[in-house]
Amino acid sequence: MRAEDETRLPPGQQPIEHLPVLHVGPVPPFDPAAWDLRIEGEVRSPRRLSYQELRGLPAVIDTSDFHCVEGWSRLVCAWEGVRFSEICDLVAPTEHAHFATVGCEGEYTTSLPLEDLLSPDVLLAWGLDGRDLAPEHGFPLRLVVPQKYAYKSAKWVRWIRFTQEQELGYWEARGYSDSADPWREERRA
Ligand SMILES: Nc1nc2c(c(=O)[nH]1)N[C@H]1C(S)=C(S)[C@@H](COP(=O)(O)O)O[C@H]1N2
Ligand SMILES: [Mo]
Repeated sequence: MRAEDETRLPPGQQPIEHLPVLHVGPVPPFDPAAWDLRIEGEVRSPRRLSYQELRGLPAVIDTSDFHCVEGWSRLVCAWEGVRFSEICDLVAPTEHAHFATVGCEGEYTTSLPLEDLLSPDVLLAWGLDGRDLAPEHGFPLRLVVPQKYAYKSAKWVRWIRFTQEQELGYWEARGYSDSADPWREERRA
């Protein structure tokens, strides 16, 4: 392991070169004409974005590390997409909005405090390392939350619901930590 990699690795993590493919259920098909992203809940201006509208939002590239709770880390991922904060600005959350639940094709969900989601390294991403995401890595849209274990980085996102209380996500309801901080090894609840 390179010395500079060691300092970026949270406790109990091993670096791997290629991003593994890890998810429950099938890789969903993608039809750009039918696809939409719904943003709803505790917001003043709920929005439904078409795929074209999504890709018209201001894009950024942010490089970060990706830590799976099972013990692997893929360092230096150059994600491309729109910042979560940009989406937040579009819908104007009410004063009751403190969390957001992110919902995927199929039954996968996860949720996070808005405070964490507003971090500038949190993206709704469509690209990785200079190309479009592969379907198995979440194309056309995945959440990326580098400061949390990767089960918070939901693939195939279709809706975002702003909420007053935190809702339990798929793995969080199955015993995984809701705070999921890799630096504190918050793996199980
Ligand atoms: N929709 C969905 N997103 C998901 C998952 C899943 O099962 N379904 N698994 C999570 C877990 S546990 C990990 S480690 C990462 C893996 O991302 P990758 O397959 O792109 O490496 O996706 C996360 N996002
Ligand atoms: Mo994971």
